[in-house]
Amino acid sequence: PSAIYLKDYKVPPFLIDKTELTFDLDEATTIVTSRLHMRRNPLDGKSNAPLILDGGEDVKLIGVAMDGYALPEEEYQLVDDKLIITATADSFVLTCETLIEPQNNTRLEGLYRSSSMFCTQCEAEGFRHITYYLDRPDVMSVFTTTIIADEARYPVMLSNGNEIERGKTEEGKTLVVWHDPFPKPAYLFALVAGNLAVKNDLFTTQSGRDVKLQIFTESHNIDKVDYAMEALKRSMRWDEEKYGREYDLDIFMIVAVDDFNMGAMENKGLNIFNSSCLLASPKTTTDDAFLRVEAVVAHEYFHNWSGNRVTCRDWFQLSLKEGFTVFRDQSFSADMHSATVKRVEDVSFLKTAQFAEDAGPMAHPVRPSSFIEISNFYTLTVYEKGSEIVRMIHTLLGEELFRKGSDLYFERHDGQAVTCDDFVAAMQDASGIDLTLFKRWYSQAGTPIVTVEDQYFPEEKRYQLTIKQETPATPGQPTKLPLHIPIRVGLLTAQGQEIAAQYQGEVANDVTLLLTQAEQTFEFTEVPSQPVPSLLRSFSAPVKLHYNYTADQLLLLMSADTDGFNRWSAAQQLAVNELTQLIEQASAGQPLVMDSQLLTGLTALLADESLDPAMVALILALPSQAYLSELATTIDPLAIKQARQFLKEKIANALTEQFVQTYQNNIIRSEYQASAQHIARRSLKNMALSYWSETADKKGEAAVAQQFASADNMTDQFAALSIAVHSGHPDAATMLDAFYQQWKNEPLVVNKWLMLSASQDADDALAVVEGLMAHPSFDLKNPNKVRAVLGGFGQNVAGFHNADGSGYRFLADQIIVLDKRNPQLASRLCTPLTRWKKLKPALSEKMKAELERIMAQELSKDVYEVISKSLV
Ligand code: DPP
Ligand code: ZN
Repeated sequence: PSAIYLKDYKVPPFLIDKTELTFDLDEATTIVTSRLHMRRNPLDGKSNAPLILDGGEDVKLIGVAMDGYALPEEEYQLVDDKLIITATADSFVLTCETLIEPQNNTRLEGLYRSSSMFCTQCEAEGFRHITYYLDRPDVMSVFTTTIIADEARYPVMLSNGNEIERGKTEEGKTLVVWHDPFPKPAYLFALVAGNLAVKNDLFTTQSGRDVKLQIFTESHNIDKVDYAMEALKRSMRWDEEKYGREYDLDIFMIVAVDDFNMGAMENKGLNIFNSSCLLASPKTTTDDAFLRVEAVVAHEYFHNWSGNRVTCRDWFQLSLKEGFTVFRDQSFSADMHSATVKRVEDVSFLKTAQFAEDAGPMAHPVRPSSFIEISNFYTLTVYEKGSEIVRMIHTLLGEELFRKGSDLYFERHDGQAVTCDDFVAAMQDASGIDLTLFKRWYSQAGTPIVTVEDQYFPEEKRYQLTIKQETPATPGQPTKLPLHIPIRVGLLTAQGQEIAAQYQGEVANDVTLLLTQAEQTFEFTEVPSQPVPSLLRSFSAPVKLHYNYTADQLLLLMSADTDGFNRWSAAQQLAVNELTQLIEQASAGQPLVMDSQLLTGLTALLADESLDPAMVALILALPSQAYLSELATTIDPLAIKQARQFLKEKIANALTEQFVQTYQNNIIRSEYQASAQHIARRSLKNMALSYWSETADKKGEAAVAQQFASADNMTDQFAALSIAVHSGHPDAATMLDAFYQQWKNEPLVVNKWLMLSASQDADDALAVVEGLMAHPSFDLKNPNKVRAVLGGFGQNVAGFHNADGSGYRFLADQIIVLDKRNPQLASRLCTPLTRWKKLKPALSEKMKAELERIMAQELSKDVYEVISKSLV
């Protein structure tokens, strides 16, 4: 397999003004007829370029005709899944008949079967598995889709846009015609057919138009869509208010399917969701999952403008729509709940997973310059770091100018397929703020390291911050240039008062310093005493910040900073400092000792009743195994686990009383609500319970068992179960069993059970996981289940990182098997193996050997790209 490059981009030689599709649906063999109204692209300027259409190895060509003339075999060629026609007119209608086999489609790209229904997934390059086409986002076409099926089995037949016709064929099948007036690339095409239940609703737009809203599921799930429907209406209203974006069609549909590679897909007017991102009910869904449903519903809805009305010119520009849309959904969730809590969660995720990606063999810029398989670039870098870039633009411009910029972007590019540069240009033109240097964020990979040193001059009351930036080399980018980094800063007195200093002649208790060079000094005046700097407030840039804080300074920030995010950040830093020492001790085989100052901070924290319980819970959560692994130079997984456990027990034993109190104070006696306030209290209560269960106090154990048995909602029940499993509760095995028995008819809950079971500490962890894969509830066809078991096993520190390499071998075996069925899924599962270079030598060798074993197989492009790059 070979790479393709951004620098080779050329406009398409042909355009498709209209696309007319007919699907004669059948499980075994579906016949697709396409009529493409094509013409040469005037921008291409050539008059003799051949027509080259993309196809797939699973698409069988039955016949092709041009302007009604059936082409004989010598007038076209099929080469490497492409259909090539050398001689064409300047404009013509191309008719193509293809045969596909939905029920044999295990890749879950193109048209496939999930449970009893037909559905599609076309992003990024799935449409070519349906029919021959110019399958690239800069070819936008008006689609009309005819679906023919047996109405008894497929009463619901959906595609993009509006239903314009319904009738019978001569054979008595039902025929439904859909028309989407908005030109779109093929990746936004969708089709669904099934025996589905529907929930109807209505939304009146700001201009007074009524939009019909419909959510479709299999009938046994239709009682779990109310939350998604409300979230959809909140999203529609928010986009009108915040961005002035109104919905454009008369109908908006969402369908839930069980077998789906991604979370969800923003097809025009017909979003298709992984059921795990749509269905929600208190009894079966945790608070986290409720929030995720809301965020994904919003994300896909927001794509209607940031993605569909304005789309990407080519797939290198993926972050144009994804980074911006993640920023939009994060802002929405922040507005719906607590902005600080949301920020902490997002940043914590970024620093754990995206920073690790940036430090590994798959590191790439937010706008990659090359790829082998685009599916591999639906990454945390493109999504999460992409969102941070948009957030920095928002910080640099401010709310008002940012809105002017987004208005200009939508107005200028409505109906077009554009680039990240076009987005930045709109922001720059609307604001008058020069973003030339800032654009480097899109092309330069890696996480910048920002090092801060300070100096205070008491006589002159001057305070200086000297800030350096440096970005480590990444694959293919050995040298790095300085970036434009906004660093929000506040200054505190030693007593924790905010200092109103002067910066560049203005009062500044919260300023944004603009770092544009490798090293710069910033000066504050009228600073009455040596300050404690609060740096990178709200995480104003996606960088690693180094400043030599003392433990006392961190304790001060943790208790007194006016920036809620930095209070959390200070607590994390303090915990990281202590854990780093403990990890070293554990790694050297020494007894663990720690005189914890974090404990002092947590004592104060638990006593402060003015705080948001959700923030207290976040601060109490120790840095995760994954985050500590990202920070480590050499990863010793068991030492990290041991250190975390040690610190957790130490805190638990020192503060038992407080945890018991906190637990009891946060029990909610009224009915379950997925509201910010209730979610916050449950999170703190369950965090307290997890500490309580680590103490010698037997009552903690009893409280866990009691909560498990009596909880009236999944958040509390599953929290109790997880605590039991991970704290070695004597009844853990019985509880796991009971949980399965209780929920075995709810697949999404069973997935949680699979994941937790796979992650449990056990001497025979591998046998447990093998048992789960042979369990009746398991299904290799279903990506959610595969991810539950293998993802859960990845978190099983002792099992996965077994010194004999058996954990790595097992994962490699699964990847090899899955690659034949579903390359996208297989490729995702490779991620833990890409970290091999950072592991301690004994483990590193074992992991590398498995990568080499995978590499020796015949591989999909997807897995080939990840494994070959990892072995470089
Ligand atoms: N469905 C994926 C998303 O919305 C890809 N567009 O991010
Ligand atoms: Zn998206």
